[in-house]
Amino acid sequence: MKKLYFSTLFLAGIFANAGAQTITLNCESSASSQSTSNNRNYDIARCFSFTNVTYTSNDEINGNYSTTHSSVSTSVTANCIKSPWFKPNAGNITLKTKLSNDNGTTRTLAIGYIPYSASAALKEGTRVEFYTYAFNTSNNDVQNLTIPVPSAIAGSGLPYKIMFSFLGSGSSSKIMMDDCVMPGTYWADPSNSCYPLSVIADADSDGVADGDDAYPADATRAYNNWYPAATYGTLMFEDLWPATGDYDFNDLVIDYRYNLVTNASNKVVEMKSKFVTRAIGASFHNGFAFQLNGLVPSKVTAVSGTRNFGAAWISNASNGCENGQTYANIIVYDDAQQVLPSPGGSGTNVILTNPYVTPDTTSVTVTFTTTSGQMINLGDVVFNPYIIVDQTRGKEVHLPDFVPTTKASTSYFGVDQDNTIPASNRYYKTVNNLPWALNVTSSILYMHTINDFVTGYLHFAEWAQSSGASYTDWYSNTAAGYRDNTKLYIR
Ligand SMILES: [Ca+2]
Ligand SMILES: [Ca+2]
Ligand SMILES: [Ca+2]
Ligand SMILES: [Ca+2]
Repeated sequence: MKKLYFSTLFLAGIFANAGAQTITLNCESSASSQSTSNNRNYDIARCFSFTNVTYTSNDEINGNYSTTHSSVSTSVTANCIKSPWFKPNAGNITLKTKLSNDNGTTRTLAIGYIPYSASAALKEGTRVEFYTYAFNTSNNDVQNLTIPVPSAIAGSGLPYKIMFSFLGSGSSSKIMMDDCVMPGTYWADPSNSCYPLSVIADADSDGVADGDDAYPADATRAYNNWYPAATYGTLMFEDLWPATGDYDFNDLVIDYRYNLVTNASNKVVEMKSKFVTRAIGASFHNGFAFQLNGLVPSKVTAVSGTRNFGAAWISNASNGCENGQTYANIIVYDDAQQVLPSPGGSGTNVILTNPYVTPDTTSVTVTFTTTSGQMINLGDVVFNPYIIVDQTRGKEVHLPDFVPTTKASTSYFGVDQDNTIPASNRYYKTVNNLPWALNVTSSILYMHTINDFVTGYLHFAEWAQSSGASYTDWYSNTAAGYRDNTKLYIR
Protein backbone atom coordinates (compact mmCIF):
# COMPACT_ATOMS: atom_id res chain seq x y z
CA MET A 1 0.00 0.00 0.00
CA LYS A 2 2.72 2.39 0.99
CA LYS A 3 4.79 1.56 -2.05
CA LEU A 4 1.86 2.25 -4.36
CA TYR A 5 1.33 5.61 -2.68
CA PHE A 6 4.92 6.67 -3.36
CA SER A 7 4.91 5.56 -6.97
CA THR A 8 1.67 7.47 -7.61
CA LEU A 9 3.16 10.63 -6.17
CA PHE A 10 6.32 10.15 -8.18
CA LEU A 11 4.40 9.83 -11.43
CA ALA A 12 2.22 12.80 -10.62
CA GLY A 13 5.34 14.88 -10.03
CA ILE A 14 6.85 13.93 -13.37
CA PHE A 15 3.75 14.76 -15.34
CA ALA A 16 3.20 18.03 -13.49
CA ASN A 17 6.70 19.20 -14.39
CA ALA A 18 6.53 17.92 -17.94
CA GLY A 19 3.40 19.96 -18.57
CA ALA A 20 4.46 23.10 -16.75
CA GLN A 21 4.30 26.16 -18.98
CA THR A 22 3.72 29.77 -18.05
CA ILE A 23 2.84 33.09 -19.61
CA THR A 24 4.88 35.89 -18.02
CA LEU A 25 4.94 39.68 -18.04
CA ASN A 26 7.90 41.27 -16.27
CA CYS A 27 8.29 44.33 -18.51
CA GLU A 28 11.91 43.43 -19.21
CA SER A 29 13.24 42.54 -22.64
CA SER A 30 16.45 40.78 -23.72
CA ALA A 31 16.80 43.16 -26.68
CA SER A 32 19.91 45.34 -26.73
CA SER A 33 18.01 48.61 -26.90
CA GLN A 34 15.78 48.64 -23.89
CA SER A 35 13.44 51.46 -22.95
CA THR A 36 9.91 51.83 -21.62
CA SER A 37 8.49 51.92 -25.15
CA ASN A 38 10.81 49.28 -26.65
CA ASN A 39 10.07 46.86 -23.84
CA ARG A 40 6.34 47.40 -24.13
CA ASN A 41 6.56 46.83 -27.91
CA TYR A 42 8.38 43.60 -27.20
CA ASP A 43 5.41 42.43 -25.12
CA ILE A 44 2.91 43.73 -27.69
CA ALA A 45 4.71 41.53 -30.22
CA ARG A 46 4.04 38.62 -27.85
CA CYS A 47 0.32 39.53 -28.09
CA PHE A 48 -0.13 41.35 -24.82
CA SER A 49 -2.33 44.42 -25.32
CA PHE A 50 -2.37 47.64 -23.33
CA THR A 51 -5.04 50.30 -22.94
CA ASN A 52 -3.65 53.51 -21.38
CA VAL A 53 -0.99 51.34 -19.73
CA THR A 54 2.66 52.23 -20.20
CA TYR A 55 5.99 51.03 -18.82
CA THR A 56 7.99 53.04 -16.36
CA SER A 57 11.47 52.85 -14.91
CA ASN A 58 10.46 55.24 -12.16
CA ASP A 59 10.08 53.50 -8.80
CA GLU A 60 9.83 50.16 -10.60
CA ILE A 61 8.85 47.03 -8.68
CA ASN A 62 11.43 44.54 -9.98
CA GLY A 63 14.09 44.67 -12.68
CA ASN A 64 14.31 47.95 -14.60
CA TYR A 65 10.68 48.40 -15.67
CA SER A 66 7.11 47.96 -14.37
CA THR A 67 3.67 48.91 -15.69
CA THR A 68 1.81 52.07 -14.79
CA HIS A 69 -1.18 53.82 -16.31
CA SER A 70 -2.71 57.19 -17.13
CA SER A 71 -5.47 59.07 -15.32
CA VAL A 72 -7.46 57.32 -12.60
CA SER A 73 -10.80 55.76 -13.57
CA THR A 74 -13.48 53.42 -12.21
CA SER A 75 -14.02 51.80 -15.63
CA VAL A 76 -12.55 48.32 -16.11
CA THR A 77 -11.76 49.15 -19.73
CA ALA A 78 -10.10 52.55 -19.08
CA ASN A 79 -6.69 51.31 -17.85
CA CYS A 80 -6.09 47.66 -18.53
CA ILE A 81 -3.78 44.92 -19.78
CA LYS A 82 -4.95 41.85 -21.68
CA SER A 83 -2.80 38.75 -21.82
CA PRO A 84 -2.27 36.82 -25.05
CA TRP A 85 -4.67 33.94 -25.71
CA PHE A 86 -3.56 30.93 -23.71
CA LYS A 87 -5.06 27.71 -22.42
CA PRO A 88 -5.00 28.12 -18.64
CA ASN A 89 -3.95 25.28 -16.39
CA ALA A 90 -4.95 24.76 -12.79
CA GLY A 91 -2.70 26.63 -10.39
CA ASN A 92 -2.09 30.21 -9.33
CA ILE A 93 -1.60 33.47 -11.11
CA THR A 94 1.10 35.37 -9.21
CA LEU A 95 2.05 39.04 -9.55
CA LYS A 96 3.59 41.95 -7.76
CA THR A 97 1.73 45.23 -7.46
CA LYS A 98 1.99 48.53 -5.61
CA LEU A 99 0.70 52.07 -5.65
CA SER A 100 2.97 54.76 -7.04
CA ASN A 101 2.10 57.02 -4.10
CA ASP A 102 0.25 56.70 -0.83
CA ASN A 103 -2.78 58.72 -1.80
CA GLY A 104 -6.22 58.29 -3.39
CA THR A 105 -9.71 57.44 -2.15
CA THR A 106 -9.97 53.93 -3.63
CA ARG A 107 -7.59 51.75 -5.68
CA THR A 108 -8.53 48.30 -6.90
CA LEU A 109 -6.90 45.71 -9.14
CA ALA A 110 -9.71 43.76 -10.86
CA ILE A 111 -8.95 40.56 -12.81
CA GLY A 112 -11.27 38.85 -15.27
CA TYR A 113 -11.06 36.20 -17.97
CA ILE A 114 -12.22 36.62 -21.55
CA PRO A 115 -13.53 33.49 -23.31
CA TYR A 116 -13.15 32.80 -27.00
CA SER A 117 -16.17 33.70 -29.10
CA ALA A 118 -16.08 32.92 -32.80
CA SER A 119 -18.62 35.59 -33.69
CA ALA A 120 -17.28 38.43 -31.51
CA ALA A 121 -14.93 41.25 -32.48
CA LEU A 122 -11.32 40.13 -31.95
CA LYS A 123 -12.90 36.75 -30.99
CA GLU A 124 -13.27 38.12 -27.46
CA GLY A 125 -16.36 37.02 -25.56
CA THR A 126 -17.75 38.73 -22.48
CA ARG A 127 -15.30 39.38 -19.64
CA VAL A 128 -15.95 37.45 -16.42
CA GLU A 129 -14.45 39.04 -13.31
CA PHE A 130 -13.09 36.52 -10.82
CA TYR A 131 -10.84 38.50 -8.48
CA THR A 132 -10.43 41.98 -6.99
CA TYR A 133 -7.76 43.37 -4.71
CA ALA A 134 -8.57 46.61 -2.83
CA PHE A 135 -5.44 48.54 -1.88
CA ASN A 136 -4.87 50.29 1.40
CA THR A 137 -4.33 53.71 -0.20
CA SER A 138 -2.07 54.91 2.60
CA ASN A 139 0.40 52.08 1.92
CA ASN A 140 2.53 51.95 -1.23
CA ASP A 141 4.57 48.88 -0.36
CA VAL A 142 4.86 46.04 -2.91
CA GLN A 143 2.08 43.45 -2.54
CA ASN A 144 2.65 39.84 -3.66
CA LEU A 145 -0.67 38.43 -4.85
CA THR A 146 -1.48 34.77 -5.42
CA ILE A 147 -4.75 34.22 -7.31
CA PRO A 148 -6.13 30.76 -8.11
CA VAL A 149 -7.01 30.16 -11.74
CA PRO A 150 -10.83 29.80 -11.76
CA SER A 151 -11.94 26.18 -12.06
CA ALA A 152 -14.26 27.23 -14.89
CA ILE A 153 -11.29 27.82 -17.18
CA ALA A 154 -8.47 25.70 -15.70
CA GLY A 155 -7.75 22.72 -17.94
CA SER A 156 -10.80 23.35 -20.11
CA GLY A 157 -8.71 23.03 -23.26
CA LEU A 158 -10.12 26.30 -24.55
CA PRO A 159 -8.18 29.54 -24.99
CA TYR A 160 -8.75 32.55 -22.74
CA LYS A 161 -7.27 35.96 -22.14
CA ILE A 162 -6.71 37.33 -18.64
CA MET A 163 -7.59 41.00 -18.26
CA PHE A 164 -6.06 43.19 -15.53
CA SER A 165 -7.96 46.44 -14.82
CA PHE A 166 -6.56 49.27 -12.69
CA LEU A 167 -9.43 51.10 -10.96
CA GLY A 168 -9.54 54.06 -8.65
CA SER A 169 -11.07 57.32 -7.55
CA GLY A 170 -9.61 60.43 -5.98
CA SER A 171 -6.08 61.88 -6.30
CA SER A 172 -3.40 60.68 -8.74
CA SER A 173 -1.65 57.56 -7.43
CA LYS A 174 -1.25 54.83 -10.07
CA ILE A 175 -1.43 51.05 -9.68
CA MET A 176 1.84 49.48 -10.85
CA MET A 177 2.27 45.81 -11.75
CA ASP A 178 5.22 43.50 -12.46
CA ASP A 179 6.36 39.90 -12.54
CA CYS A 180 3.00 38.46 -13.50
CA VAL A 181 3.08 34.68 -14.09
CA MET A 182 0.09 32.69 -15.39
CA PRO A 183 0.03 28.87 -15.71
CA GLY A 184 -1.03 27.61 -19.12
CA THR A 185 -0.10 27.04 -22.73
CA TYR A 186 0.51 29.99 -25.02
CA TRP A 187 -2.14 29.89 -27.74
CA ALA A 188 -1.84 33.16 -29.65
CA ASP A 189 -0.65 33.63 -33.20
CA PRO A 190 1.46 36.81 -33.57
CA SER A 191 1.53 36.27 -37.35
CA ASN A 192 -2.28 36.37 -37.52
CA SER A 193 -3.32 39.53 -35.66
CA CYS A 194 -2.76 37.72 -32.35
CA TYR A 195 -5.89 35.63 -32.84
CA PRO A 196 -5.94 32.26 -31.12
CA LEU A 197 -4.10 29.40 -32.82
CA SER A 198 -6.58 26.79 -33.98
CA VAL A 199 -9.66 26.68 -31.86
CA ILE A 200 -12.50 24.37 -32.49
CA ALA A 201 -13.95 26.37 -35.34
CA ASP A 202 -17.69 26.85 -34.99
CA ALA A 203 -18.68 29.42 -37.56
CA ASP A 204 -22.35 29.58 -36.59
CA SER A 205 -21.62 29.39 -32.83
CA ASP A 206 -24.22 26.70 -32.25
CA GLY A 207 -21.78 24.72 -30.12
CA VAL A 208 -21.14 22.09 -32.81
CA ALA A 209 -17.67 22.25 -34.38
CA ASP A 210 -17.63 23.01 -38.09
CA GLY A 211 -16.18 19.56 -38.78
CA ASP A 212 -19.12 17.87 -37.06
CA ASP A 213 -21.76 20.35 -38.21
CA ALA A 214 -23.66 19.33 -41.33
CA TYR A 215 -24.92 22.95 -41.45
CA PRO A 216 -21.85 24.98 -40.36
CA ALA A 217 -23.44 28.30 -41.38
CA ASP A 218 -26.85 27.62 -39.85
CA ALA A 219 -27.17 27.80 -36.07
CA THR A 220 -30.64 26.22 -36.15
CA ARG A 221 -29.41 22.99 -37.76
CA ALA A 222 -26.51 20.67 -36.96
CA TYR A 223 -27.04 17.01 -37.86
CA ASN A 224 -28.59 14.77 -40.51
CA ASN A 225 -30.32 11.57 -39.45
CA TRP A 226 -31.24 9.48 -42.47
CA TYR A 227 -33.89 6.74 -42.60
CA PRO A 228 -33.09 4.29 -43.95
CA ALA A 229 -29.56 5.11 -42.88
CA ALA A 230 -27.62 4.00 -45.95
CA THR A 231 -29.93 4.04 -48.94
CA TYR A 232 -33.51 4.27 -50.16
CA GLY A 233 -36.08 1.84 -48.84
CA THR A 234 -39.09 0.47 -50.71
CA LEU A 235 -42.75 0.70 -49.75
CA MET A 236 -45.16 -1.61 -51.58
CA PHE A 237 -48.94 -1.68 -51.30
CA GLU A 238 -51.70 -4.09 -52.22
CA ASP A 239 -54.90 -2.10 -52.81
CA LEU A 240 -57.55 -4.85 -52.84
CA TRP A 241 -57.63 -4.85 -49.02
CA PRO A 242 -59.51 -6.16 -47.11
CA ALA A 243 -59.23 -8.94 -49.73
CA THR A 244 -55.80 -10.30 -50.56
CA GLY A 245 -56.77 -10.18 -54.23
CA ASP A 246 -53.99 -10.93 -56.68
CA TYR A 247 -51.38 -10.21 -53.97
CA ASP A 248 -48.88 -8.85 -56.46
CA PHE A 249 -47.85 -5.95 -54.15
CA ASN A 250 -47.20 -3.61 -57.07
CA ASP A 251 -50.35 -1.49 -56.88
CA LEU A 252 -48.14 1.31 -55.62
CA VAL A 253 -44.37 0.98 -55.34
CA ILE A 254 -42.53 3.88 -53.76
CA ASP A 255 -38.89 4.21 -52.83
CA TYR A 256 -38.43 6.55 -49.91
CA ARG A 257 -35.82 8.12 -47.71
CA TYR A 258 -36.15 10.88 -45.18
CA ASN A 259 -33.76 13.01 -43.19
CA LEU A 260 -34.58 14.19 -39.71
CA VAL A 261 -32.52 17.35 -39.35
CA THR A 262 -31.63 18.03 -35.72
CA ASN A 263 -30.15 21.07 -34.04
CA ALA A 264 -27.20 21.20 -31.65
CA SER A 265 -29.46 19.91 -28.85
CA ASN A 266 -30.52 16.97 -31.04
CA LYS A 267 -34.07 18.23 -31.32
CA VAL A 268 -35.74 17.58 -34.67
CA VAL A 269 -36.34 20.82 -36.57
CA GLU A 270 -37.19 19.41 -40.00
CA MET A 271 -38.12 16.22 -41.84
CA LYS A 272 -36.94 16.29 -45.45
CA SER A 273 -38.31 13.32 -47.36
CA LYS A 274 -38.12 12.01 -50.91
CA PHE A 275 -40.76 9.67 -52.31
CA VAL A 276 -39.84 8.05 -55.62
CA THR A 277 -42.96 6.66 -57.23
CA ARG A 278 -41.70 3.72 -59.30
CA ALA A 279 -44.71 1.72 -60.37
CA ILE A 280 -48.50 1.58 -60.35
CA GLY A 281 -50.09 -1.79 -60.99
CA ALA A 282 -53.56 -0.54 -60.19
CA SER A 283 -56.70 0.65 -61.85
CA PHE A 284 -57.63 2.46 -58.64
CA HIS A 285 -56.72 6.10 -58.12
CA ASN A 286 -54.82 5.71 -54.85
CA GLY A 287 -53.48 8.50 -52.67
CA PHE A 288 -50.34 8.30 -50.55
CA ALA A 289 -49.89 9.81 -47.10
CA PHE A 290 -48.10 9.34 -43.81
CA GLN A 291 -48.92 9.90 -40.19
CA LEU A 292 -46.35 10.82 -37.56
CA ASN A 293 -47.67 8.63 -34.78
CA GLY A 294 -48.08 10.35 -31.45
CA LEU A 295 -47.11 13.78 -32.76
CA VAL A 296 -49.88 16.35 -32.36
CA PRO A 297 -50.43 18.50 -35.49
CA SER A 298 -49.61 21.69 -33.57
CA LYS A 299 -45.95 20.63 -33.42
CA VAL A 300 -45.77 21.04 -37.20
CA THR A 301 -45.23 24.60 -38.36
CA ALA A 302 -45.22 24.05 -42.13
CA VAL A 303 -45.38 21.42 -44.88
CA SER A 304 -44.11 21.97 -48.40
CA GLY A 305 -43.82 19.89 -51.55
CA THR A 306 -47.06 17.89 -51.33
CA ARG A 307 -49.13 17.53 -54.50
CA ASN A 308 -52.85 18.08 -54.63
CA PHE A 309 -54.62 17.19 -57.87
CA GLY A 310 -57.98 18.37 -56.60
CA ALA A 311 -59.36 15.53 -54.53
CA ALA A 312 -62.47 16.73 -52.73
CA TRP A 313 -61.54 14.78 -49.58
CA ILE A 314 -58.37 16.80 -48.91
CA SER A 315 -58.78 19.34 -46.13
CA ASN A 316 -55.55 20.72 -44.75
CA ALA A 317 -54.92 23.21 -41.95
CA SER A 318 -52.72 26.26 -42.53
CA ASN A 319 -49.69 24.32 -41.23
CA GLY A 320 -50.16 21.72 -44.00
CA CYS A 321 -51.45 18.91 -41.77
CA GLU A 322 -54.76 17.27 -42.53
CA ASN A 323 -57.67 18.66 -40.54
CA GLY A 324 -59.58 16.46 -38.15
CA GLN A 325 -56.68 14.23 -37.17
CA THR A 326 -55.41 13.42 -33.69
CA TYR A 327 -51.82 13.14 -34.95
CA ALA A 328 -49.98 14.93 -37.75
CA ASN A 329 -50.97 13.53 -41.15
CA ILE A 330 -49.37 14.69 -44.37
CA ILE A 331 -51.05 13.85 -47.68
CA VAL A 332 -48.06 13.44 -50.01
CA TYR A 333 -50.36 13.19 -53.04
CA ASP A 334 -53.99 12.44 -53.61
CA ASP A 335 -53.68 10.40 -56.83
CA ALA A 336 -50.66 8.32 -57.82
CA GLN A 337 -51.94 8.04 -61.40
CA GLN A 338 -51.51 11.80 -61.81
CA VAL A 339 -47.98 11.60 -60.40
CA LEU A 340 -46.82 8.77 -62.68
CA PRO A 341 -49.27 8.63 -65.59
CA SER A 342 -49.60 5.43 -67.55
CA PRO A 343 -47.91 5.48 -70.99
CA GLY A 344 -50.84 3.45 -72.32
CA GLY A 345 -52.11 0.00 -71.62
CA SER A 346 -52.60 -0.96 -68.00
CA GLY A 347 -50.68 0.71 -65.16
CA THR A 348 -47.19 2.19 -65.15
CA ASN A 349 -43.92 0.23 -65.10
CA VAL A 350 -45.52 -3.12 -64.36
CA ILE A 351 -45.84 -4.68 -67.83
CA LEU A 352 -42.48 -5.48 -69.36
CA THR A 353 -43.63 -4.89 -72.93
CA ASN A 354 -45.04 -1.41 -72.24
CA PRO A 355 -42.89 1.75 -72.38
CA TYR A 356 -40.90 2.57 -69.27
CA VAL A 357 -41.72 5.80 -67.41
CA THR A 358 -38.99 7.51 -65.42
CA PRO A 359 -39.96 7.37 -61.74
CA ASP A 360 -41.24 10.59 -60.19
CA THR A 361 -39.60 12.10 -57.12
CA THR A 362 -41.83 14.07 -54.77
CA SER A 363 -39.88 15.96 -52.10
CA VAL A 364 -41.78 16.88 -48.97
CA THR A 365 -40.42 19.00 -46.13
CA VAL A 366 -42.12 19.09 -42.75
CA THR A 367 -40.93 21.81 -40.39
CA PHE A 368 -41.36 21.40 -36.65
CA THR A 369 -41.82 23.82 -33.79
CA THR A 370 -38.76 25.43 -32.24
CA THR A 371 -40.66 26.68 -29.22
CA SER A 372 -38.70 25.97 -26.06
CA GLY A 373 -40.12 22.99 -24.21
CA GLN A 374 -42.17 21.97 -27.26
CA MET A 375 -39.38 20.66 -29.46
CA ILE A 376 -39.38 17.02 -30.42
CA ASN A 377 -36.84 14.25 -30.00
CA LEU A 378 -35.69 11.87 -32.73
CA GLY A 379 -37.62 9.02 -31.13
CA ASP A 380 -40.81 11.07 -31.32
CA VAL A 381 -40.95 10.73 -35.10
CA VAL A 382 -42.67 7.44 -35.95
CA PHE A 383 -43.23 7.19 -39.71
CA ASN A 384 -46.54 5.52 -40.57
CA PRO A 385 -47.03 5.55 -44.36
CA TYR A 386 -50.29 4.42 -45.96
CA ILE A 387 -52.39 4.57 -49.09
CA ILE A 388 -55.89 5.94 -49.41
CA VAL A 389 -57.65 3.49 -51.72
CA ASP A 390 -59.36 4.84 -54.82
CA GLN A 391 -60.33 8.26 -53.40
CA THR A 392 -62.23 6.75 -50.45
CA ARG A 393 -60.73 8.73 -47.56
CA GLY A 394 -61.65 6.20 -44.91
CA LYS A 395 -60.14 3.26 -46.78
CA GLU A 396 -56.53 3.25 -45.57
CA VAL A 397 -53.97 0.49 -46.03
CA HIS A 398 -51.07 0.61 -43.57
CA LEU A 399 -48.03 -1.49 -42.82
CA PRO A 400 -48.77 -4.50 -40.60
CA ASP A 401 -49.59 -3.50 -37.03
CA PHE A 402 -49.38 0.21 -37.80
CA VAL A 403 -52.39 2.07 -36.48
CA PRO A 404 -55.02 3.59 -38.76
CA THR A 405 -55.57 7.35 -38.56
CA THR A 406 -58.53 9.11 -36.99
CA LYS A 407 -60.10 9.27 -40.46
CA ALA A 408 -59.90 5.54 -41.20
CA SER A 409 -63.19 3.71 -41.37
CA THR A 410 -63.31 0.67 -39.12
CA SER A 411 -66.01 -0.90 -41.28
CA TYR A 412 -63.41 -2.82 -43.32
CA PHE A 413 -61.77 -4.48 -40.32
CA GLY A 414 -62.40 -8.21 -40.20
CA VAL A 415 -63.90 -8.25 -43.69
CA ASP A 416 -62.68 -10.76 -46.29
CA GLN A 417 -59.14 -11.86 -45.40
CA ASP A 418 -58.46 -8.95 -43.05
CA ASN A 419 -57.88 -10.04 -39.46
CA THR A 420 -57.45 -6.63 -37.82
CA ILE A 421 -58.26 -6.77 -34.09
CA PRO A 422 -57.80 -3.26 -32.62
CA ALA A 423 -58.23 -4.50 -29.05
CA SER A 424 -55.13 -6.68 -29.57
CA ASN A 425 -53.23 -3.94 -31.43
CA ARG A 426 -53.35 -6.18 -34.46
CA TYR A 427 -53.79 -4.32 -37.74
CA TYR A 428 -53.72 -5.01 -41.49
CA LYS A 429 -52.78 -8.69 -41.37
CA THR A 430 -54.47 -11.89 -42.46
CA VAL A 431 -55.06 -14.63 -39.94
CA ASN A 432 -51.72 -16.03 -41.24
CA ASN A 433 -49.94 -12.70 -40.66
CA LEU A 434 -49.69 -11.80 -44.33
CA PRO A 435 -49.65 -8.01 -44.76
CA TRP A 436 -51.07 -5.62 -47.38
CA ALA A 437 -48.12 -3.27 -47.21
CA LEU A 438 -44.37 -3.81 -47.05
CA ASN A 439 -41.47 -1.68 -45.93
CA VAL A 440 -38.00 -2.89 -46.88
CA THR A 441 -35.03 -0.76 -45.81
CA SER A 442 -33.31 -1.13 -49.16
CA SER A 443 -34.59 -0.65 -52.69
CA ILE A 444 -35.88 -3.94 -54.03
CA LEU A 445 -37.51 -5.31 -57.16
CA TYR A 446 -41.27 -5.76 -57.45
CA MET A 447 -43.55 -8.09 -59.42
CA HIS A 448 -44.47 -7.52 -63.03
CA THR A 449 -48.08 -7.87 -64.16
CA ILE A 450 -50.17 -9.73 -61.63
CA ASN A 451 -47.63 -12.26 -60.41
CA ASP A 452 -48.35 -13.30 -56.83
CA PHE A 453 -45.61 -11.86 -54.63
CA VAL A 454 -44.80 -15.24 -53.09
CA THR A 455 -43.95 -16.65 -56.54
CA GLY A 456 -41.20 -14.02 -57.00
CA TYR A 457 -39.83 -13.90 -53.46
CA LEU A 458 -39.81 -17.53 -52.57
CA HIS A 459 -39.20 -17.16 -48.81
CA PHE A 460 -41.50 -14.20 -48.28
CA ALA A 461 -44.44 -16.31 -47.04
CA GLU A 462 -42.26 -18.05 -44.47
CA TRP A 463 -40.93 -14.68 -43.29
CA ALA A 464 -44.39 -13.12 -42.97
CA GLN A 465 -46.06 -16.11 -41.39
CA SER A 466 -43.28 -16.31 -38.79
CA SER A 467 -43.92 -12.61 -38.00
CA GLY A 468 -40.45 -11.80 -39.23
CA ALA A 469 -38.52 -14.49 -37.34
CA SER A 470 -37.52 -16.61 -40.35
CA TYR A 471 -35.78 -15.53 -43.55
CA THR A 472 -35.16 -11.92 -42.52
CA ASP A 473 -33.24 -11.61 -45.80
CA TRP A 474 -36.17 -12.89 -47.89
CA TYR A 475 -35.75 -10.04 -50.42
CA SER A 476 -32.08 -10.73 -51.03
CA ASN A 477 -30.67 -12.71 -53.91
CA THR A 478 -27.69 -14.11 -52.08
CA ALA A 479 -28.57 -17.76 -52.44
CA ALA A 480 -30.34 -19.94 -54.94
CA GLY A 481 -33.97 -20.46 -54.16
CA TYR A 482 -34.67 -16.95 -52.87
CA ARG A 483 -36.02 -15.36 -56.05
CA ASP A 484 -37.67 -16.26 -59.30
CA ASN A 485 -36.43 -13.46 -61.52
CA THR A 486 -38.94 -14.31 -64.24
CA LYS A 487 -41.69 -12.99 -61.94
CA LEU A 488 -39.90 -9.70 -61.16
CA TYR A 489 -40.02 -6.46 -63.15
CA ILE A 490 -36.49 -6.52 -64.60
CA ARG A 491 -36.04 -4.66 -67.88
CA1 LIG B 1 10.11 44.36 -14.15
CA1 LIG C 1 -21.56 24.99 -35.71
CA1 LIG D 1 -25.04 24.50 -37.46
CA1 LIG E 1 -52.71 -5.92 -56.63
